[in-house]
Amino acid sequence: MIDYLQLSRAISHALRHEPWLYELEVDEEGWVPVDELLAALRSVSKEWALLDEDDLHKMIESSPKKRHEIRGSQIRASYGHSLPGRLAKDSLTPPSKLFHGTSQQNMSSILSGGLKPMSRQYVHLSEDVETAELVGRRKGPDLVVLEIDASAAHMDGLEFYKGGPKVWLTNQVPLKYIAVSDPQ
Ligand code: HQG
Repeated sequence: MIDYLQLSRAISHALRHEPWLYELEVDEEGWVPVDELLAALRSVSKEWALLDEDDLHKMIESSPKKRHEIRGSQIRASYGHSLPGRLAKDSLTPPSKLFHGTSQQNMSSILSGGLKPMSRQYVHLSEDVETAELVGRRKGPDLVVLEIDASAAHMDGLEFYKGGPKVWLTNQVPLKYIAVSDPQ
C-alpha cells in the first residue's frame, strides 16, 4: 500500500527543490517527463518499485492542496519552488483581496520590508482566510493573517500568478498593500 503523503513529499522535494538529486532536469515551466520521475522514484525505495502513473494521479486526487499537476506526459509542482532560475508563469488578474498567514515572530521584519519570497521563488498568498490560517499555523501557534490589497497592487503593476486552486504567487508585496487582518 503506497503512502501517498510520503510520495507527495518526495515528489515535492524533487520538483521544487533538488531535481538534480534524482537526475531530473526541470524545464523553464517546471515540467519533467512522468516516466523519468517514475524511474527515479522506483529506485528510491522498495515500496515504490512498482510505482506507475496511476499512483501519481491518486496522489494528486488524495491531496486537497493540489501540489502537483500532470499534463500529457509531464508532471510539475504547481508552487513552492526554491530552484534557482525562476519558473516562467502566466501573469493573471488576482482576486481583489488575498491573504497571507504567518507567525508573529516574522512581523517586525515584514512590517519593515514587506513580504519577501525568503527561500522560495515567489511570495505565496492564499485565496481565503481559512487557507491562510492553515499556512500560518505551520509556522507556530502565534498566527497572524495579513490581508493584501491585490487589486491595488495589480493596478500598480505587480504581477500575480496562479499556484494552485487557492494559492497565488507574486514576487514581493510592499508594505502599502498589507493590512493585519482582524481575528475571525
Ligand atoms: C515569512 C506550503 C520575515 C512568511 C503552504 C513565511 C504554502 C518573512 C516565511 C507554501 C518576510 C516563508 C508557502 C520578511 C515573508 N521577513 N519573514 N520580509 N516575508 N516572510 O514556507 O508562504 O504544504 O517559504 O510569512 O501551504 O509559509 O508545502 O512560505 O512565514 O502554500 O504544499 O517567511 O508552502 O505548501 O515560509 O508557504 P515559506 P509560506 P505545501
